[in-house]
Amino acid sequence: MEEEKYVLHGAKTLGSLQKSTAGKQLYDALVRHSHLPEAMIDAHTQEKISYKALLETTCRLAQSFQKCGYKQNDVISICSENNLNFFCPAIAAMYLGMIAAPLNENYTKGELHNALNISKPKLIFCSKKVLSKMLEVKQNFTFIKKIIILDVLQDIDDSESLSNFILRNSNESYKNFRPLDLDCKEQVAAVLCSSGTTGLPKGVMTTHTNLSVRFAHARDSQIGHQTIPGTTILTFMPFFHGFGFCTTLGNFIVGLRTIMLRRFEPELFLKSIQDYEVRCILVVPPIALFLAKSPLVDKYDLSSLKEIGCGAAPLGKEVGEAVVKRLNLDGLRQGYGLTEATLAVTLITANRFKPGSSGPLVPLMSAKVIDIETGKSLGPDVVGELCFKGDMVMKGYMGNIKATRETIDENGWLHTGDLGYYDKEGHFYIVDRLKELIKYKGFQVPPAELEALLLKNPCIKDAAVVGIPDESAGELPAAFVVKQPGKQITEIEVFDYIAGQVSSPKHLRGGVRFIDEIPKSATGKIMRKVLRELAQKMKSKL
Ligand code: M24
Repeated sequence: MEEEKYVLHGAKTLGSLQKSTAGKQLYDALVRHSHLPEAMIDAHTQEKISYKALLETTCRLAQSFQKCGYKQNDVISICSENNLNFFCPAIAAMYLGMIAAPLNENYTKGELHNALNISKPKLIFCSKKVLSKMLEVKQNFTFIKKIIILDVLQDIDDSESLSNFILRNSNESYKNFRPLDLDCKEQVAAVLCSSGTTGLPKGVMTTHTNLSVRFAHARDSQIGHQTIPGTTILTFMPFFHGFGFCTTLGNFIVGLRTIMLRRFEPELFLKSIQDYEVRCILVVPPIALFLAKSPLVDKYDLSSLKEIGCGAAPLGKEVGEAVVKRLNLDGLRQGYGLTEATLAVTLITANRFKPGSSGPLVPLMSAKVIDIETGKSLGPDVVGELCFKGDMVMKGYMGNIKATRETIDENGWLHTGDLGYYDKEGHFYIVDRLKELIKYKGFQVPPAELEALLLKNPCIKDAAVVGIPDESAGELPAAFVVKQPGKQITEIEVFDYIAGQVSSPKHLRGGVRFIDEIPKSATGKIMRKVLRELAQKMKSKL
């Protein structure tokens, strides 16, 4: 009974949860939006793909899969930088109950080898840039039948171009094609990479039902970014990552016009917002920091921008507030999500801004915060591990029952490994990642707290805090600091600045080290392992 008292349930969704497959919903959306001129525009080349072209390509690709004998549950992989054709194989696969496995195009051969070994795709769709790396890796795997290149018109040796593959295999009108009926709860739609709370990368199985919940959120005027067809949204989030993959599919559901960047390029990013009159952008915290601090921002007219969604890593309250002030917004929509839960499970809604918070629980999900020692659920304002349950929780890790059981308990709760709490209004705050927590003589030191303080200092452009091993204390908090160009600050000044604001265990006894850039992953997460190793090599002057 006690546990039930502290379980939160998301508000009712205004958008409808449809019972049909994600593939059928995408098909219906592409038909419905066929009159719109642009589904996606490549900001680098100004090339575009319309909703009608997306519909025709995905249907003909699905017909080609059938003609070649590919069947339900066969896996296709997509390994490419963001690209206008990226979603064609993914959507075509979803029409047929085949499984799309997007992969990071920057993976080394070794990483690709490991990832391909998890999902075992029969077909690989890649970009020209990735082709030679992929051809080498293919030699080790007999399950890969073919490599298809997304961004060329002509075949390259044995690898077919996307357009030739379709031309050679589909000779029926695309209008005759209809997506298949499937068991939405059981049918896996995509396999995305995540290491979860521990260990090596794993394959997260995302079902059609998981995606349907996201689609219901995308249609909801409070939860979705923009719900009016034709509205312009810009994204540079990598499509292989859950954030980029699922939000962009949601854009197609609604009929948005997506401006796509292959990677974050500051001037192109700002110019695209200005020139395409972008209304909404999705960013990660380092870009929010850029928007708050970079002088470049003043060079462009960003007045069309009305909404910023930010997530995938902690965003300092002050950074969020600075962005809102500088860009004259009503607020910033922070979300908190993880690959294992499809997309954002807490998200600031369109009209309930609360700086520093990652927002309330999304509709159709339940949440609880548990004591990390006892596992008991906790009431408001008490920090514990965040756990989620509902139709956004993955089916499991592909071929890894042990890791699945360690992450989803027997009652269906997904244990995130994140520390946080909710306030009396049900707004969530992410305090830190459990496994990254620094412990100084048994006291908890959350790195995110110290990083937020460091970022408030006008002499500091960026910062990260990690724990370094110490014989007597267990760990010592150490700071890596990037100085703001033209400003001066010393190690001792940084130490004193922090010591003046936090309790003794949180003082930077591990030292302060100046570096040129904080290493971050494509989705904006600080690469703490790299920094921990660097800390051992670099001497602190403290
Ligand atoms: P994955 N604050 C602190 N930590 C966060 C965080 C946050 N707001 N969000 C994520 N993390 C950390 O690589 C946690 O430790 C994602 O990051 C992911 C995947 C899909 C969607 O996955 C967490 O355990 C999103 C994130 C997402 N975040 O926001 C939004 N989507 C969003 C925002 C605005 O597995 C770990 O990262 C509007 C709409 C949105 F969908 C998970 O890392």
